[in-house]
Amino acid sequence: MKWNVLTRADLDGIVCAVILKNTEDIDKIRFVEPKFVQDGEVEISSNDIITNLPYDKRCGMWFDHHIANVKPKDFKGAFKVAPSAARVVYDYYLPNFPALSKYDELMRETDKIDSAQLTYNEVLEPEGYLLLSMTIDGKFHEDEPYWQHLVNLLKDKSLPDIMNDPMVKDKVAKFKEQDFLFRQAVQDYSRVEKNVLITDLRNYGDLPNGNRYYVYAFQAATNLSMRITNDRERPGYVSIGVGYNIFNKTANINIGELMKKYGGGGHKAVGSTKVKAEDADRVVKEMLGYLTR
Ligand SMILES: [Mn+2]
Repeated sequence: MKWNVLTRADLDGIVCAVILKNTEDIDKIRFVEPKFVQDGEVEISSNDIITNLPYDKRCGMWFDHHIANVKPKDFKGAFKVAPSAARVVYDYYLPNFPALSKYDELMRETDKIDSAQLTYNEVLEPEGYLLLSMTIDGKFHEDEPYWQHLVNLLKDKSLPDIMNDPMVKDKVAKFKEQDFLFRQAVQDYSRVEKNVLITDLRNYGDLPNGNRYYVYAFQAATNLSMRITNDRERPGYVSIGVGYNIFNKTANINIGELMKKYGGGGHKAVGSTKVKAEDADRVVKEMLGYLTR
């Protein structure tokens, strides 16, 4: 049977596709944002394997690790609370495909990055797989050929070879330029409300793609951070992301569940949603009511 993969444009989503290309007969790989799957706006058929995204009953198989995603009673594939969705796919196939163990390092790195098990220095000076993961910015659809290219690179090449690939080198150079501007924007557009660092970039204009962990290194005294940006994929919408500070994990609230109240989702420690621009101030205020307790 020929399958298509429907996945998320991040390192975890790409590595899911890498594993599946070793274990199933894969035709196409499509990249989509979770919110579009959640809202039933994506065409999905029984030939689709959905990974690292919400479940849709039309699909043939589903693999995920997001605690807030609704689990059907009966489905083909696997769900568990794991550091990455790629780990869920890997564990599912490993008994029948022992050769997958050649991806041991890639799996460890994907787990580490997707669950943000990072040190202060790694965040300030990202290298290797972490740096590579930062070149994958799911917001720019013109980047799709790059994501497809990365699936093939990660499937067949070693990390040094991947980092030497001309397209990767170009993306890394662009990321570093943008990240410099992004760090500046975080410094200029952030404020602290009790235990929450709020970075409100709605008035920034065209937001550069930057290191999303930088906020935690910038303000390590707060245990939560909220990022508010205009949504590029949906004009008129604002995206709100909240996460535990990876260097100060003293928060104790289920962010994924909180986001669900507002039409979004995520994990216990990180989640996001998109709301109409005119509702954003009210939603932010309500969320802060839960977050600053
Ligand atoms: Mn994931």
